[in-house]
Order: sequence, then C-alpha cells, then structure tokens
Amino acid sequence: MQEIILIGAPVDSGKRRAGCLMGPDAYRTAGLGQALGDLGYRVRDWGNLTPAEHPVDDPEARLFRQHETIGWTNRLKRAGADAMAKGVPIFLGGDHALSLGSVAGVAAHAAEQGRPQFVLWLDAHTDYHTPETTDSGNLHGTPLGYVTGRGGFGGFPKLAKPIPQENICIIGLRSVDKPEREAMQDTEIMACDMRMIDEGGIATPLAGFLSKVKAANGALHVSLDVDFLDPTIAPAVGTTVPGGATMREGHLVMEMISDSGLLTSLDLVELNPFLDERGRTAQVMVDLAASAFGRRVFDRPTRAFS
Ligand SMILES: [Mn+2]
Repeated sequence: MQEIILIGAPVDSGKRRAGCLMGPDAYRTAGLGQALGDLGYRVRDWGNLTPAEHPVDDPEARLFRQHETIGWTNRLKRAGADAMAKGVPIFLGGDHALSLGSVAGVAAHAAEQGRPQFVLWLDAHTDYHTPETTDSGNLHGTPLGYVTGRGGFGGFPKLAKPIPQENICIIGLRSVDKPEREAMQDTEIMACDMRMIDEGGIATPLAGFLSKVKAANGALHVSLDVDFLDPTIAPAVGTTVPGGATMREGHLVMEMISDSGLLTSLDLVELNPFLDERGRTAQVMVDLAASAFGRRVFDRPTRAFS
C-alpha cells in the first residue's frame, strides 16, 4: 500500500496579504487525511513545518520577506527529498512560494534516482519571475523561474539539477502581463491559457503532457493553485481572476492524473481560509486532491489517459 505524507507548509511570506498560514489546518479540518485514508492509502501527517533559521527581514526591502522565504525553501527542500524516499508527499500550503522548496526537494530526489522531473502547474499565473524581474516584490510569483534555473536567486539553495523548460506545463493561464508573456514565448514551457481550454477542451493538452511524462519514465509533481479555479467555486484566494477552470474541468484534470498513475508529489497552494466562505474552498481543494488519488463517482473501467 502506498503511503501519503501530509506536510504542513504554512508559508505566508510570498506575498503581502496574510492568511495562507491557516491553510494546512483548513485542509485537515476539511478532512483531507480521512478522504485519502478512505481510498485505501496509509496517511502520515508530519505536522506543520517552520522555516530554517534565517536573518530578520527588513520591512522596507524591495523583496517582501526574502530571508524568511529562503528559510522556508531550505526547510521544504529537505523535507521534500526526505518524503520522496518514503511515499507521495502532499505539501499543504501556504502560498505559492512554498513551491520553491517543494519542487527543489522532489527534483533533488528524482535527480538522485536518475529520473527526469516533470511539473504540471495549474495556475492563473505563470509564476516565472525572478527576484530581479518581479515588480511587486512578491516571491510567490517566482517558483518556476527558480526551478528552471533562471538567474537572480542568490541566497537560495542551489538546485541539484534545474528542471528543463520542456518538462513543464502550465494550464489555466489568464493573468499574464506583457513582460511575462514575452519571457514565456522565449521558453520551451508548454503554456495553455483559458482560451485554448475554451476552444479545444482541457483534456487534449493535458493528455499530451502526461504521455510525455510517461514516455520519459518521469516523476510528476503537480502544483495546484486555488486561483486555477474560477473564483465562483473557489473564492478563498488573494489573487482572484475571473474566468477560471470549472468544477468539472478541475476534477477531469485530477481524474486524468489519477488514471495516468504518474503522480509522485502534489502541492495545494494559495488557500487563504481568512477569505473563505464556510470552508467551501478548502472542501473543493480536498475533493480535487481525492480525485487525483483515485476517488470517482462510479467504479467503472476508465480508459487510459492517452
Ligand atoms: Mn501560483
């Protein structure tokens, strides 16, 4: 039986609006552990982590709470690599800055195993900034820049091996400014915006990406940002952008991931329970996670994802 490891990552340093530190306990309260246990997994909860020791941040600095974010990155990188040796980690965020550490950690494990690391980024934003290109100074917009090896991340832990751009797929984009769009167009990252989903459906690009992961015998990290979803079904996020994925699109993505059998690690990020309505966003995220681990409406034979 596969073991799932819940890693509480109450990271709140990646942006200015506070509240994501309440996320891990909201997922527990919404029954994440129970839901996964009901699916037949052994579930371990490592509790909530704290950042590694770090200097105090200057509140006037251009980059918001950079030292704290570096502390988190060090801590989560180690935890991620440790957890990969034992099971499938789910990082309970916390804002998206936690993925600087979670992805670095799981990628270090993959590099050790000689397996290519792939990342599926479900998000309204590209999160491809660097500390030098971010106008807001919010580091939750930088994890894909970091894990692909862009410059400007002095002070952050060194990556075992940067993730090749072509191993990354972003789905759900709808809030991308001009410099970001231009930076994206110069990369090999597969970027799928909401218009592509409207026109051709969400299954086609995802199936293409999953086939690629499978063909390469890759490890698959999925990073699910609450803002991937439409704010009418998932309001508890600081960066609401209208026009997001529907409930069915969200579940279809997770069910295809489950059918593929490729998932090796997962982030649930940007939930801000302070902005939630009676826990409904936390519940939606728990239900999506359960779909990624095999929950379905009927026990019917499903076709392979490809
Ligand atoms: Mn994000």
